[in-house]
Amino acid sequence: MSGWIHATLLLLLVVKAQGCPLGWVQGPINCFFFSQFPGTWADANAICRSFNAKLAEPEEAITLTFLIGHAKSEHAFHDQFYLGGSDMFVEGVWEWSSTKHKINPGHWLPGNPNDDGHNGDCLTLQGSQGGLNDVICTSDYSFICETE
Ligand SMILES: [Ca+2]
Ligand SMILES: [Ca+2]
Repeated sequence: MSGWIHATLLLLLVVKAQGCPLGWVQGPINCFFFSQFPGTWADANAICRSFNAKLAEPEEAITLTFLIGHAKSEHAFHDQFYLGGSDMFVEGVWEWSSTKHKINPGHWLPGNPNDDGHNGDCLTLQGSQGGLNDVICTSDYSFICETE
């Protein structure tokens, strides 16, 4: 491979590593996509996967704080966004979907998780109140995808 082709490929790799896809926003670690359109939790999962991404999993407080801030400043017209967490396997045991790490109990909004009438098994970020909420998975909400 000639030197300049090698250098060009290297440059493309660096750009991809440091930048986010068009329409995505750079978070503390990964890139995020805030949907303008709603769907069920399953819809949201499928759409994020179609982007070679996943439903956002803000395990770290720094990432959660970033998403809350961005939701408030740029997406205030949407109150809640699906995230990649649920208690659909064991009621009351809340896990991030890809890592299976437990969700930090300190990140819930007051009074949550409340299981929303025995069916609240999917996680949302409530931007206006700045915390996590449990909702019924078949309800339509906007969602946030995260690059992996
Ligand atoms: Ca539940
Ligand atoms: Ca709830």
